[in-house]
Amino acid sequence: MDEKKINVVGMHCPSCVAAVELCMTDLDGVEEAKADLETNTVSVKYDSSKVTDDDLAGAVEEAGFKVE
Ligand code: 9UX
Repeated sequence: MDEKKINVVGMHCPSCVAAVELCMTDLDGVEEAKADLETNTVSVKYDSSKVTDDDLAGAVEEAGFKVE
């Protein structure tokens, strides 16, 4: 299992946090996603044979946030 921290721009409330986490865990191959409002990051545990970095970034952008 791989682990990665992504910087996410545009999270302003707990619903944003939930939305970011959900868009990650919706991907097949993502085991866990924990977003943090203080640090503007999401920590993702995933299987890199199933999910690419582009997939992760794309899901965040599709949810309406920006990846930095
Ligand atoms: Mo909260 Mo986030 O009211 O786009 S859901 S700011």
